[in-house]
Order: sequence, then C-alpha cells, then structure tokens
Amino acid sequence: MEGALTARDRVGIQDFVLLDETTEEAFINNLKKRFTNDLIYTYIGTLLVSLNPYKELDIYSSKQMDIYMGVNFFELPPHYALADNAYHTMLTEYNNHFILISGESGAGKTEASKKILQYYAVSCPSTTLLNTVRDKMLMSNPVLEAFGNAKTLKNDNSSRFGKYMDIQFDSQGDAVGGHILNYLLEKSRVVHQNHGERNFHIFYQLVEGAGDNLLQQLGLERDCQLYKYLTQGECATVPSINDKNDWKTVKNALQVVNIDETYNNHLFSIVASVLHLGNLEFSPDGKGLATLSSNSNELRWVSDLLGVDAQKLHEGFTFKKIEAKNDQILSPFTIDHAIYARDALAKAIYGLTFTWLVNRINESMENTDPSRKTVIGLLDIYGFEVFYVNFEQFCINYCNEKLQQLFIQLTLKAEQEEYEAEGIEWEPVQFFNNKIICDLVEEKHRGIIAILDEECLRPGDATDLTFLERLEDKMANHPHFVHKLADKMTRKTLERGDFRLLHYAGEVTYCVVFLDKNNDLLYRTIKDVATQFKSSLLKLTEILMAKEAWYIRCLKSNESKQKQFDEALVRHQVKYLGLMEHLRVRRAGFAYRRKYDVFLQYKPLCPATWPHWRGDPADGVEVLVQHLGYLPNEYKMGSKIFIRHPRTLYATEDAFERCKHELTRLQAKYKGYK
Ligand code: AD9
Ligand code: MG
Repeated sequence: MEGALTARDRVGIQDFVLLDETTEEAFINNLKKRFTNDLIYTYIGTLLVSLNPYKELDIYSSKQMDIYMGVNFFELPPHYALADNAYHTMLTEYNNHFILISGESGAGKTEASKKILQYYAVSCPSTTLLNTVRDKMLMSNPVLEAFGNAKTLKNDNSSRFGKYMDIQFDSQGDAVGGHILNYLLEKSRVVHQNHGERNFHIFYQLVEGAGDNLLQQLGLERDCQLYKYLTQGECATVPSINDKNDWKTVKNALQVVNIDETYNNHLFSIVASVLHLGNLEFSPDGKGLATLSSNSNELRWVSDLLGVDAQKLHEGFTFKKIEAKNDQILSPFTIDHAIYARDALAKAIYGLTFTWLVNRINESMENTDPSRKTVIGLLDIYGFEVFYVNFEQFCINYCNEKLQQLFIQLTLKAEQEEYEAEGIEWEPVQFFNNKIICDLVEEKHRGIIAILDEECLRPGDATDLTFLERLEDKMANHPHFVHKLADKMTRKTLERGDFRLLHYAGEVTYCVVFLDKNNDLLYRTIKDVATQFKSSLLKLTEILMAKEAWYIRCLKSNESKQKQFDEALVRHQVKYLGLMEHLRVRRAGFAYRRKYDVFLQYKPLCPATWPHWRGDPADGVEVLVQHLGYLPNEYKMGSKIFIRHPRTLYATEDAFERCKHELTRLQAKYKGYK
C-alpha cells in the first residue's frame, strides 16, 4: 500500500477524477508531476489531457501499440487507450465516432492526430490490398502538411488549414477508406508573412530539395533569398526543419497518393509560378500608373508555367476591364492595384491547387465497396491564436469558439443524458458558456459576420472604418466586444481601424482590413469567405453531432518550444478549456462507471466470485461489492456499475494489487514445494 502511494506521489495520478481534492492547485501539481516523469497523458474520466513534451518519447512504437489493443480503458497508462476504446466501441455498438482534438497553436493537436491515425493503420487487422489504403491515409499527412503547414511564431509546423478526416472501417474492423474535409486555408500567407514566420513549407522544400534539372525546368535558383514571397519573415531557414529531407518524404508521399510524375510536373509548375509572380515588380509611369518594372523574364516564366499568354497576364496586372454596353474599356491600375492583382492571382492559384490536392487524395483513399461502413472522424484544426491579426485569424478563432461550444454542449448533454437514463440525480455544474461569443460573431442580422455582409452589399462608400463604426455602434454594450470608448486603458493600445474581442481563450485585437470598396475583388472574397466559412462550420457541427464524441484536450507546456513546465501558461489553458469544470461534472455524480464483466476482474477479492463467477455478471458484481463493504449510497447498478467516489474504486484497486501480489507469491511457493 505504502509503495503504491509513494509511486502515486512521485509520478502523479493517471486520472484526475482520482485526485483527493478538486482544486486547481492539485490539478496543476498532478500535471507537473506527470510531465516531469515524461507522462504526458492524463485522463479526466474518458477525456484525455495531453501536455506537449517538446521531446521525442519512446512510447509510440508498434510494440507499445500491441500492448494497448483491446485492453480496458483504465488498465494501462492513458495514451492509445482512447483511440482503442473508440475503435472497440465502434465495432461492438456499430456506430460512428469522432475524436475532437483541441488546444491552442503548438499544443500538439496535429501530432496527436497523426499518432491516432498511425495506431489505426498499424493495429487493425490487415490484408495486403487494404494496406495500400492505409498507406495512402498515412501518406496524406506529409503532402497536406507540406502544402498547408508553415512555421509561425507559435509553432514550427503550424497547421494553416482545418482538417476533418473520416477513417472508414468495414464490419471486421478493417480500415478500408478515408475522406478529408478541409477548411479555410490561410492563403494570405502565400504573399505575406509576419516577421519570424515562413510561407508554406513546400516552397522551401522545392527550392532546397529539388534536383538541378527540375529547378532549371521551373526557372528557379537554389536560393530562397531570391524570392520575395519567401523572405518577408526573414527566417527562410529554421533549425528544426530540414527542407531537403522533407522534400524527399513529400515526393515519395505524392506517389503513394497516386499523384504521379505527370501530375507532379503540373503541381510544381504552379508552385514555381507563384514564386515568379512574387518577384514581379511595378513602377509608376509619368502619370503614376502601374507598369511592369522587373525584367520580363519573370513574366515569361509565369506565362510558360501556367500556360497563359504573357500579354494577357501583363494586361491583367496593369489594367482593369470595364464592361460598358457592348464595349470593353481598359482602365489602368495604380501601383497598389497592380500589386493587389498580382497577389490575388498567387493566392487564388495556390488555394485552388490545395483544394485539388485534397480532392486527389480523397479519390485515392476512396472506398468503392457499397457495404455499410462505420467511421471514426479525426478533427485537427488550427489552434487559437493571440496575435495582432487579420481576417483569416478571426475565422480561425471563431472556429475554435465553435468547437469549444460543441464540447460544452456534448459533454454536458452526454453526461446529463446518461444520469437521466440511469435514473441518477445530480447537481449541474456551472460552466462559462461561450455561446455568447459565438452569437456575437455569427448571429443573424446582429453578429459581426452579418454586419460585414451588409457593409459589403451597401452601395456607396462602405470602408473598413465605416464597418468598424457600425460594429462599435451595434456592439456598444456587449461584454465581449471592447468598444473604443468603453475601456480607456485598453483604448490606449487600440489603434484606429482595430477592434478587440474577449474570446474564451483570451483577448485578441483584430486589424480591420476586411473591406475595401475600391478593391471589389477583395471585399467580394472576404464576404464569400466569411459566409461560406460560417456555413461550413455549421455543416461540420452537424456531422459531429451525429457521432459519438471522444476528446483530447492538448495543452502547451511552454512558449519556448522546450521541455519546460510553464505553470502560468498551463494554468491559463486549464482555466479556459474548462478542465476543472469538466472534472467537477465527472465527480458531481458518479465519477466512475464500469461494465460488469470488466469490474469482475476484481473477483479474486471475494471467495464467492473466485475463481469463476458463472451467473449473470451484474449479480456477480453485486456479490463482490457487498463483500468489499461498499455502502449502498456509494454505488449504483444500472446498465453498468456506477461508483460515486474515486476513493472507493481506488481502495478496491489497491486491494486487488495486494491480492495479485499474494497470489504470485503463493504460486511461487507452491512451485517450490513441487
Ligand atoms: V497548430 O494549431 O497547428 O499551430 P498544433 O497542431 O496543436 O499547433 P503540433 O501538433 O504541430 O501543434 O505540435 C507542435 C510541436 O510540438 C511539434 O512539431 C513537436 O515538435 C511538438 N510535439 C507535439 N506533440 C508532441 C509529442 N506527443 N511528442 C513529441 C511533440 N513532441
Ligand atoms: Mg496543427
């Protein structure tokens, strides 16, 4: 007993529900102990908390995976058990599941989702044919990461798109197909990067990794510094990233997902054309209008690589076509317009290429067998970000609000329903409900997106500032909108053209460059983004609500990407992710529930159930708990056994450990006599 307690004191408890106290202090201490001992996963009941270790741990080998297959959730340290449990529940109950992985940027969501995918790919029963589908699923990751991830200040491999992947299983539990839905790629990164950030990985991989012949065909030099779109962040090389090696991985992965050499050529022609586009420069003519100033070589490369007439391209960058009656008039661009047109083209072709890639990958993973499949969905989106940010980050943070809302709804709902179904009374626990912030963004007629839509459609002189005025007018009394006059202290740092939202995860200041009526293309794009994004999130919520949910809450251990435990940072995340409330909900009623046959593992503790209980498992459990002295109010028999207090279960587990120890000792002694 003492030994067990010492170990518990040293390495912490693997389920927060078993903590003696539910204080924040105890919670953080437990996390810290586990982190110090490289134990990065901890349960809150069936929810998994993961703390980014920022170092490679030897816990993801196939040997480790074998140990987890089919074991009970609580029998092994938390880790693959969640993935395995979702899988086995899917097989036994024949229903659909999803794993929601959330947390802020750099918390470890993408890594967690890759580990889970790997687990399913490796651990399911296999045939040679199906292995190819699995390889495609696995290899979709390096491809999409190359084109959709980038180095940011928060994360050297930050996802700049949202990804929901369904893994389809047949009735034998074999992974037979996959399908990816992608959400809002941060296209602005193609043409602009903040200091200390990079463009999408693929550009650097191409320049660093491609063979001399390919570079020559694409008109590129092996020097990232030569390309404007690659150097704005002034960090083309990153110590943790090996672009040359990654290029090889991506090339190989492209083959696996059926993107062969012919497609490769098209694909990299487009990527290269973006780099050439970025080097096009304009200078003013005598009247201040745009003319192409850089050498015509760049234009020729864009034209060759995209297969578009160079003259037409040139016109497109320097003139606007106005349709008047049956006539067309060419109105010359200013420099700003020309730059805008160049960047818009670069973003558009990159965005379309990304969508094409996702479609190709989906085709390659498609399962054509019409028999019914069950799925496990993995949701890995870009994490919450607190920067001085633009419209895309506004969408990213809105997406995180929606997922937090989904988490609140589902955890409360599921818990409440289970208690009701089992006839168990419980006291609801108060959560901060972020619905108020979701409404602020998306409410019909009154939300930020609705106001943006209206401004876009309003004829005449709508600008960023009129949009901001309308926001300030409408949101004046909203507790999560910082009005420029509402807070004099805050106002000091609110620049003209900024607004600030109090998100569930923290304050974020947004710079309004949403609307620019002079730039009809820009405001049309923004409007479509805002509205489309809102409806695609709505669809995603519907997809998820129809499935059984599992949660991984990822926490960032520190900001310096090293193995350190920054207590204040961790505490902040524990707070806003609502982990304490979740823990209280789990403990408010019956913290533990176990299927009868699983609980019968403790049968050596009772002479009446040992060595076998031959009757109904529920009766066996009743006999067992009576023998163990459980008081009537400490447990409840429903479709499984519900145990009110973790300590009760803990005492049983301790007794079981001692009993096993004694049995082993007796067996050894018996052998000795023989
Ligand atoms: V973002 O919202 O896409 O910017 P994520 O996805 O939450 O973010 P990611 O999974 O990319 O973060 O993790 C960031 C980095 O932390 C990784 O590149 C690893 O260096 C590190 N990390 C995360 N999880 C693990 C892990 N389980 N083991 C080792 C890890 N390192
Ligand atoms: Mg990620």
